Amino acid sequence: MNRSIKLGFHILFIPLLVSCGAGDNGYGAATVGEPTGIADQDSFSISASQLRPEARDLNGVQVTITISASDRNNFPIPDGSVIHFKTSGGTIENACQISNGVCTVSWTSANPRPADGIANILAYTTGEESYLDANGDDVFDIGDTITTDLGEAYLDNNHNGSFDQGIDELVDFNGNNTYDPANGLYDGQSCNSTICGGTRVHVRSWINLTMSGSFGYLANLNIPTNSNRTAGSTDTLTFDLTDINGNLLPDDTTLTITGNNATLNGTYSFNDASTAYSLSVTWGSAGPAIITIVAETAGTDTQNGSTSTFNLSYTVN
Ligand SMILES: [Ca+2]
Ligand SMILES: [Ca+2]
Ligand SMILES: [Ca+2]
Ligand SMILES: [Ca+2]
Repeated sequence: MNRSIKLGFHILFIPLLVSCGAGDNGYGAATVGEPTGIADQDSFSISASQLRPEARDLNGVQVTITISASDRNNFPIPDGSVIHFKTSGGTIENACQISNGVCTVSWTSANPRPADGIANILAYTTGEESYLDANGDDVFDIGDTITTDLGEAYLDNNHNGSFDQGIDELVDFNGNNTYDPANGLYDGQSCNSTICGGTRVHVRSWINLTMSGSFGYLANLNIPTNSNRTAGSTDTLTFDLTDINGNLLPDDTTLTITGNNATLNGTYSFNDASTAYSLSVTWGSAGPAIITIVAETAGTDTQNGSTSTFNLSYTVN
């Protein structure tokens, strides 16, 4: 009975090695390309269901945060692996457990609200750095290249991409109460030489949510100073439409622009990539002309959004 099981194993296994191009070191290469069970940095990513929730003026607005985590061969890490979370604004579930390579938590708008309106969300778990396995032996050795050499993870409260003592919040992997920067060595479990650091690091990913305000603000309104607004002449108006922090209004804002005694050339809708707008206007007959800009946010199922109206008055000569 045992013999027949063994035979079946070999029949199945040998073609797998050949298809992987494992070379002539058949036995030693048996683990090449198999799941390692831990996440590596370049397979760890975060996403959000919404990047600019209407979260500055409303509590209880929810955003789903999703983590995808795979090992260095890009196989999902095991079900039940725990991912941890931190946020600098609002509130977030502290952890989730991987299922089929992903897991999700809910972020909810609430205090604290960072002064710049940007909440940094950090996700992390124990894993390993990534490397380019030049010789394909599934081991980091001389000639291989580290592709993600990591310092300790931190919540980047000032969004500058580097750790700032006294500003950012450290996730102290080695427990020495100090931020440890990247060590220039490969840190991972597949290293068996003296050119490596440790066997584990925190793999991590972060995303910024703009906690957008419900009320619009016009800034940098400009019309050419030499404009001679005569009937039938055309001008270009530029302005910024922002929330109170100078950030974009919420993703689901609706923008309506109309002219009274002024015709808009082109159609204009809410721009969720930039606060800057440029309007082409053809003036009507001599007399007052008004351009009306209305920004309407959607709110939530239980909390109304807000309507911000701006009337821009001009005289046509
Ligand atoms: Ca190698
Ligand atoms: Ca920082
Ligand atoms: Ca440390
Ligand atoms: Ca390292």
